[in-house]
Amino acid sequence: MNRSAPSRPEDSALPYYEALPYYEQVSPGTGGVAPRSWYAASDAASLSLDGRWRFRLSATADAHDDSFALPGYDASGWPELTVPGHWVLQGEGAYGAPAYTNTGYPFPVDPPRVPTENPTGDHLRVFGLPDDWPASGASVLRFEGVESCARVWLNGEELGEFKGSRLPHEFAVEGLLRPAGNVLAVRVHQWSSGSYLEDQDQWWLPGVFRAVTLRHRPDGPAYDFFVHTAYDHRTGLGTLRVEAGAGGRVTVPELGVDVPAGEAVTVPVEPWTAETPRLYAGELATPGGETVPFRAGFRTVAVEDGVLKVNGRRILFRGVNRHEFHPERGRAVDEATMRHDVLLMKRHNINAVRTSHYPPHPAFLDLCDELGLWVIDECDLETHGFTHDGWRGNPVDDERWTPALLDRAARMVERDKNHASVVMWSLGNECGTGAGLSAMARWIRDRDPSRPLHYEGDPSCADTDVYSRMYADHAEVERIGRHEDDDGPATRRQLPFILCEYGHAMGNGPGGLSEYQRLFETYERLQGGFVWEWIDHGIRDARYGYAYGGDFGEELHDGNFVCDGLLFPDRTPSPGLAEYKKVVEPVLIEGDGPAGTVRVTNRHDFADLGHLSFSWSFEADGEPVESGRLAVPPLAPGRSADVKLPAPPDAPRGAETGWTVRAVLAEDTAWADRGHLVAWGQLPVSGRQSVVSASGAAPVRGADVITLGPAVFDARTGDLRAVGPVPVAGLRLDIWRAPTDNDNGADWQAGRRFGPQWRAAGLHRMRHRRDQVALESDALTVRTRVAPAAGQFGLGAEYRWTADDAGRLTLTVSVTPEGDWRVPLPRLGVRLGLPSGATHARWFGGGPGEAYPDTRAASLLGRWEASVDNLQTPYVRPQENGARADVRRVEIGGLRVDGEPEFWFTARRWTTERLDAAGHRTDLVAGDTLWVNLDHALHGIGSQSCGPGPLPRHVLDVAPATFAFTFSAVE
Ligand code: IPT
Repeated sequence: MNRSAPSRPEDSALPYYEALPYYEQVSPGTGGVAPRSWYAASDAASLSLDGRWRFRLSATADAHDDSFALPGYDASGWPELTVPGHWVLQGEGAYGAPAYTNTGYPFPVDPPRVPTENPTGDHLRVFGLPDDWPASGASVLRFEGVESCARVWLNGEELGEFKGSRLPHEFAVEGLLRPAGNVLAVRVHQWSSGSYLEDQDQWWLPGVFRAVTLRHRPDGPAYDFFVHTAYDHRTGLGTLRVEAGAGGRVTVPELGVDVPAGEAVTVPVEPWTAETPRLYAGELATPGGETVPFRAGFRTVAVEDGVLKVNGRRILFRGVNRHEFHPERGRAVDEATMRHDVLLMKRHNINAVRTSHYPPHPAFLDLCDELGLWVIDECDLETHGFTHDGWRGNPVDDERWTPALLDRAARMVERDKNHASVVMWSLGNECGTGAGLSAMARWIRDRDPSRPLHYEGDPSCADTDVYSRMYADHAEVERIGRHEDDDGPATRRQLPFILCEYGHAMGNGPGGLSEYQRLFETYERLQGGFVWEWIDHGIRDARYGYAYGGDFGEELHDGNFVCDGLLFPDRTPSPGLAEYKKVVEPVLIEGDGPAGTVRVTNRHDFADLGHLSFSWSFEADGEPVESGRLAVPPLAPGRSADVKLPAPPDAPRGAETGWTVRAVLAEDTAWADRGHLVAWGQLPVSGRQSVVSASGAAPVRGADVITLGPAVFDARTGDLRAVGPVPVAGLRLDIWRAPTDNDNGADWQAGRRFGPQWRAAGLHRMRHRRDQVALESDALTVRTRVAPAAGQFGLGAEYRWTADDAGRLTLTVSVTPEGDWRVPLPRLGVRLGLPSGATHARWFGGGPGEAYPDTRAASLLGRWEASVDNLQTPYVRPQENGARADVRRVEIGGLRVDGEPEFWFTARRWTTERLDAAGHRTDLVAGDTLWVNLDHALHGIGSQSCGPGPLPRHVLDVAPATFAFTFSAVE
């Protein structure tokens, strides 16, 4: 472990770059030791250097000389900051601010040059060695992640510099350490040549954001080791071979293994899979006396006959893309948060992670090994911004950058090679194509032939083992499933297919997941996908609640495109995650309710159903009548069984009845407790009886009002004023919704982006013309025409009111389109205002959460209640939200509404117009009216903020419609 000399500009072999400072040179760095695997738990001495460091921020890279790195430098006047951390998220604004761009580089593109304005953070830490620090042996100083370029000195001696932000870098420091008063100085530049390779869609967050450690290396160290495992599903035998540079002995007590390093041993084992993450604890004892623990998971990954298989079986990715994010700490994510992420994923039936778009903190992969997730480990590489000029100057197609690319590939593979969970390497994201990528692929294949390669950006798939795409629509995915993708080379048609990104979870949505899942389950070639993305990257902020792009005054930014996750920034699951959990559930429960049979299908790839217990419940009008256990055989993966339900219990006459069958964990697991709900299905038995319209009462005209049964109307306008004691305001036809991010669509999207089209058509400013208020013997009828200024199209809307003498009032709405409509409707229903004292809703319908026509898989028919506040889904950028599906009846604010047919129910303390105008959660302020929407139909959600819009059947086309609500006052 000799230190090589740190680089000097004149070391560069590249004439053009010769005169450039180290941070602009394309070279990956100098002075460090070769990359190697991460192992946190060797028994060699180790000292964490995390904590409070002295810090000085400069506006440019060369504002100060190196004297701060010299022992004796007086930094006592410098403030302190926390390492790991990003300086822009510390110091309450004193250290600059985060900046968000999706693809555009936030500086002029002139690789490898960076701006003169290059925020530079000098970090200083003085430390002593623990008393028991071994006197002999070597030591290394290890950085797990620094964005984007660091230069390091120890006790005044320059160790070198590096780039590659989310990759580890180590320096040998023997001969430099003292028992006390060691001065570690780290100069970090926000911008470097490396920034051109790190154009991921996320905040730009400079700093030492992962751990810094000093590690002792005993004599004769196992410098590196490689745990090779394989599993033969035909024989049930696993093979282990631990390669260790310095030799040593390998033991796995549980398997009776005790062999020299380098020797292969084959023994009967239980295999590792994401569903059954069986790990065997082993140790490597080095000749130098160090003991290095490892965990071996036995599995074999292969592409065979065009199918990606693990241990001989096709697997199906039910995945997510995970960026590292914490709303206060950015990418400095602690282990508790990582564990929280993995637990949430497991509890939501997610089985795979693509580490978009860089290797995560290494401890995250330990958790994936332990708890069971398939991982596509992606290199820290993206040059997306070059696409704006036709990929001109793309570093991955310029051989001068190839050493930097190879360095990144090696740092990823060497660090992460011993993780059972890592089943594929990914070259990076959105880099176009180029020889540099091919060079990376060759290097990786040579170093680790045991894992297939992934890269999405090259449609020829020249360097990859799977065909991967992002955001392809359902029709195209189906064509690919049928091997009909003739827009690429024939060789590609032989490859398995994955959607490395789909289901863009920005704001309300994503819609259409169920339909994708059906395709994955139908076509062998389609091996699932990874929803984009796991968490909203909203930064906690007093003004906005959560800040997104532009909120820090960035001159260039991409707004709330950074908030497109299944979790809100504080890790509260959004309705999208509940939907995904249901869509990818590993057990399918369906059947014939009236016949009393339930068909259970095991959709696991490896596990049988022995770990689940099943129960039934019989409901009448949403109320459980009886429940019991259901004996389901421990079906093998892929198997189904028809199971007989008991005789249906008695239910009130005329009640709507049905079975709910649930599968829950039979025992505690490492990721959830016994009883945790995994899958469910509902089997209707007897259908809903239609609501009989109130009739018989006659309207009575008074001086100012008309009364009809329990209702009072304005005599002049025909507007409803009250139902019994409940005042009602502003009841009228409503077609507007605050466009969702998916309604608005991405600006590069061709096709129909309905949000902007709706607004252009004026659907947010419909005018209601009153044509007639007619009294009949048994009804009050109000005829209107609803249309926007400047438009020659509109909706005829007739409100027909009838009532009985028992306090029931029925509104029948008939809608007749007029003129030439060129856009679908956002919604079709009525809205009305109730006094703001109404705080609670109870309903019989779908719940507990939000649902829309193409996001309703998780909506469970039952009796639900929620406060009005909890009916809101707090999207970081406010937008349409909170609808409940299939509602038969709802009680709110003393009013009961029964729908014929079922309807969608929404209630909020602000108008749709206010919701539409809001930019952040903090813009939503409760008014003095509770606004309730009762919708006959809603337009779908889709995924057009990056992917396809709603499928045609979820588009709310303009057509004649009739629907009715029956109102009555309740206690
Ligand atoms: C795709 C990117 O790979 C991902 O990083 C993210 O930006 C996502 O889109 C959108 O949120 S690239 C897109 C142009 C298809």
